[in-house]
Amino acid sequence: MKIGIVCYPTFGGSGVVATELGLGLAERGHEVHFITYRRPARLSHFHENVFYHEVTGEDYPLFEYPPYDTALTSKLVEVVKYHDLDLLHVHYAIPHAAVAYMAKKILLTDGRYIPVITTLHGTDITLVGVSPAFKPVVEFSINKSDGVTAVSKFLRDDTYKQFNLQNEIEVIYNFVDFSRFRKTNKDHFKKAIAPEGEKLLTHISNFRKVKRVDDVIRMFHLVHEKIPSKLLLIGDGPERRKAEDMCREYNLCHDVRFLGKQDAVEELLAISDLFIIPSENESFGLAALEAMACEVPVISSNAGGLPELNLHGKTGFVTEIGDVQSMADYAISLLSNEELHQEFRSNAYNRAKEFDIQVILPKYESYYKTVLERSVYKHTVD
Ligand code: GMT
Repeated sequence: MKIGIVCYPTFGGSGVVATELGLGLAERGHEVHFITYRRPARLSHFHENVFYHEVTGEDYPLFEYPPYDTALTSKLVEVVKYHDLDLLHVHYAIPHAAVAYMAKKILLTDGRYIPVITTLHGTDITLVGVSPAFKPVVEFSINKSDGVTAVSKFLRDDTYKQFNLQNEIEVIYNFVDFSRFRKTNKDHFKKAIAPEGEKLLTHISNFRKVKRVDDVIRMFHLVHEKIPSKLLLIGDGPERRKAEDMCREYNLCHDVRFLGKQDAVEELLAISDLFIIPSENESFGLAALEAMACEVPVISSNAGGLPELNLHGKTGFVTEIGDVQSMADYAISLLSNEELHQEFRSNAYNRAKEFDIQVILPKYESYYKTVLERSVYKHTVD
């Protein structure tokens, strides 16, 4: 198949899923065309089946808001036409689903029908998508997509609740690549970070409000009082300053390390003892899955799709959003019992195996086939 993938090129979840999916599809012999405004973070090596098309707009003094949607639409029309694509797969509804619909309509005037699949990732529905600034367009363009997938049952059900939809949403979970995310021996590295054998707690996010990084600090403060431990904070974003202030206030600076954005997160996960994700909203929690693949148990909130991934009392613990005391109690119980900790480590790994890229990628391929078959029929009856 010749597949066009539209995504945000950032470090964040939807961009990572889209890029890894495209690379996986290319490995399996498909021709994959990435179309976005910057080379995606994980698209670093040449691959004979991978193409990258950069969207560039025109600067003009009249444009206070450069019209990216228009530039992207034109690029989609060009790439579909000249590379003879079979399918467009857009990640994150805003603005990609509406842009793809527009491109589809333009291509139809040329007699070409390009099926569009939209993958909903989370905030495009739960936070931004429901805002009156976007809702009518999001609802319309989801309804006009030839196929729609969501990354968890929670997100599927929430989308049905929030929007008036006519089409069915297929759940295809996030996935992890075990050739990259696995527990490797990094003892020398662990010794440098935790020289006295302290336990290592890790949090990775974009430090937006929705991630509740302040809960991570509060929880760590309670754990630190009972267990010699260190906290690694990976990522960056608007809440970082507040988190730094809290560490000073709690006198924790010596044992909390702000590492900023990191490429090789797997090396940090490989030395971690516990992963913390107390989000207010989380459609799936890709970072938690990557931790589990590295045999790291997870303490999470019960937001969104997190309980679909993190099994309470098995792969980690799940608490109410904001229940910092329970999070700390669970962490202490796990970190002070080596046997239990080992059991949770292996449960986390086994659970992550269910989301192996080798298991999930064929689900996308088979969904593509279903949508293509359906679209041939749809086109002929339109
Ligand atoms: O976590 C973020 O805020 C980034 C966001 C994105 O769209 O890039 O991630 C969302 O998509 C990921 C991949 O499907 C999911 O694993 C995350 O749970 C989801 N984030 C939220 O729902 C907050």
